[in-house]
Amino acid sequence: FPRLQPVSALLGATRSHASAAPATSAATSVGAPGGNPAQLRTTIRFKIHDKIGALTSVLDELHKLNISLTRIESRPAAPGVYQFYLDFHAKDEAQIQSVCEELKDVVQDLSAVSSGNVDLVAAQNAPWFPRKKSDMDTFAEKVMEYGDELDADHPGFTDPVYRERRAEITRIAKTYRYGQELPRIKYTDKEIQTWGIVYNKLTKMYKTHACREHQYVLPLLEHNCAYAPDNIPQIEDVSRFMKESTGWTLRPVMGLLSSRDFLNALAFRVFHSTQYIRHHSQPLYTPEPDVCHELLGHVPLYADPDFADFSQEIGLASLGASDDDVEKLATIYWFTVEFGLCREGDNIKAFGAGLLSSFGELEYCLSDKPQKVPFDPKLAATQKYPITEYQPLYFVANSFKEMKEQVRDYAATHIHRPFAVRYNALTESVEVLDTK
Ligand code: HBI
Ligand code: NLE
Ligand code: FE
Repeated sequence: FPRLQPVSALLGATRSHASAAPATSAATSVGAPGGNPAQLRTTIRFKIHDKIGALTSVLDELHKLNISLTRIESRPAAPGVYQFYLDFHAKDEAQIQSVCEELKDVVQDLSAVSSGNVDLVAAQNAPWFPRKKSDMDTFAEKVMEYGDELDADHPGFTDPVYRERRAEITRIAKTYRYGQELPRIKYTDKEIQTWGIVYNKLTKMYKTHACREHQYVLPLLEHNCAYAPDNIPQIEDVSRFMKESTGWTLRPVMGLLSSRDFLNALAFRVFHSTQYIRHHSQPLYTPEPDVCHELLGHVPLYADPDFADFSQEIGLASLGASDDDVEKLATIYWFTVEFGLCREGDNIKAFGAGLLSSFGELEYCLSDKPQKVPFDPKLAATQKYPITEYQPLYFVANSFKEMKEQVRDYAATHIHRPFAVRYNALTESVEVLDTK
């Protein structure tokens, strides 16, 4: 099955062949062997600058060409600029050429992509990535460190009761499969006591240290998901709340996933959440994720629409990316989602989950001890950082909206893949598009 040409090639072909070859003869040269050459699934992408009637002129051209659209999608690309995706079944390649010819003066950055049938990724040897939500079931057993096997320097290492409890909770996560209700854990009094210490300390500090988005959502979680000093919320309830606010959901996980698996899940608006709690001897800082970190640090931000988009953007960029690019995206994730600071007027506040779940580091990060520099994805991507102590350097973002655009630009210019991806929220699956 021939891959669709980029628009420039199509236009070139139009210029050299259009007069010689009547449109109908082009149809004989396309289509899978034995397939129906009259059904070329086509997507055209373009940008338009905000102007009343701009889309109408595009649609008028398509109407004149007798084209029936099967889908139309848009999203803001930059202030005043919108990215569009239009799907239709082209009669033949010549019809796609005519569309591009007619639209090239009406829109910007026009390209025609994909024709549906080709497994571009397999063809181009990209690393495997999930295409649909249930594909993430394969991550369940691939946990890297910690998990139920604690490292020797972990405070719970010499506590057999803690170790057995961790093993029990991670076993439950291991058998979870897509579509099931998220497992409910009956937490012990000791666990709830640890949660209570963390909860009370942190909620006091949020008023002065947390970004406004976090402060806005926490009371909603108290109201809707039973966040309270004497109750550890259940991820099933929290996940439902997230789904209703931004379409994000949680999945239980045994411990740390590889950066690739963890980031790939973000493309589907899925966040992997641990369910065990830190050891009671050190409630105020732990280097690994635990239920305090997930529920108090991460969850509130995923109810914010701009943050939700930003985080998915990192996920989409990671699908099928090279190991080197995944490493860079993981580092950007580290300096934003985990340890990001943001500007609020004349103040700086914390939005990184690693800060919002650690009483110790939350205090430290806004003091004058660490270094703070403006967020720049290109710099953040290669910045070195420690993982078991407070960060010596933080990046400060201007807003989630701007951060999202910065990362989208970064991905477009620095992540090299011979294909593009698009998330289809209706089917909860990723579509692979040919771009180059
Ligand atoms: N796995 N379960 C889990 N939780 C995380 O927060 C996490 C992870 N794996 C990698 C990771 N975070 C980050 O350090 C980045 O590499 C993405
Ligand atoms: N240091 C954080 C805390 O104590 O909650 C956890 C960070 C996980 C990356
Ligand atoms: Fe985290």
